[in-house]
Amino acid sequence: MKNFYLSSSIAIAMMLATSVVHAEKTANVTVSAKANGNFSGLSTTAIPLVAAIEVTEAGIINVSASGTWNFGVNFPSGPGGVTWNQQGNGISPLMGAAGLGFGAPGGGYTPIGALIGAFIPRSTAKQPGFKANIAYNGYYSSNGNLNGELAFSVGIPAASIFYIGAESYVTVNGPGTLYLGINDEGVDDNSGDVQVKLTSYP
Ligand SMILES: [Ca+2]
Repeated sequence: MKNFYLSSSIAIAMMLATSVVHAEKTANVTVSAKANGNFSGLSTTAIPLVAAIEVTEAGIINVSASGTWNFGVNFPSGPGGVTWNQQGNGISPLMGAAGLGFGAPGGGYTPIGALIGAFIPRSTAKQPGFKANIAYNGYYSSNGNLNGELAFSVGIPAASIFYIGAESYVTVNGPGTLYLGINDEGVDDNSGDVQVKLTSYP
């Protein structure tokens, strides 16, 4: 037991020493229900994913979200999203990440209205022309049409999107930016926003 406590003391001392050199970082952002990063060719009012926090090294980012937004008229949800088994008119960001195409079996869109994220390495996020929209190599249109502007931009790969919900701890392996948005394939009928607090721990 003595060794155990000694080891614990050393571990804590090392953690304290590390925290002196590598500071925590916090950020508060508002994420609009229109921010689906154009992961659907069907929304004319879609906006890019929101740059929530930039980190300079590997670590963990705690994401804590609250509030209510609407993923359609009279369809409210919290950042955790809701179960949705109806077939929509496009491909939601989480569908694209899962490799699901248009007409996927019921439930493919769920959880609809959820807070989603993508961690983009600094080497990509800092490239000239980068936009926090879906990159060319992903699904974003039910009919296969490509938006010319998006098709030639440096963007967010479909496979990099993941579920965040109301609370998540995101492990990152290097410098980059965490982007946030909503899991919805059509945002023209969306409204409101959610509030998100982020804390990065190196
Ligand atoms: Ca919608």
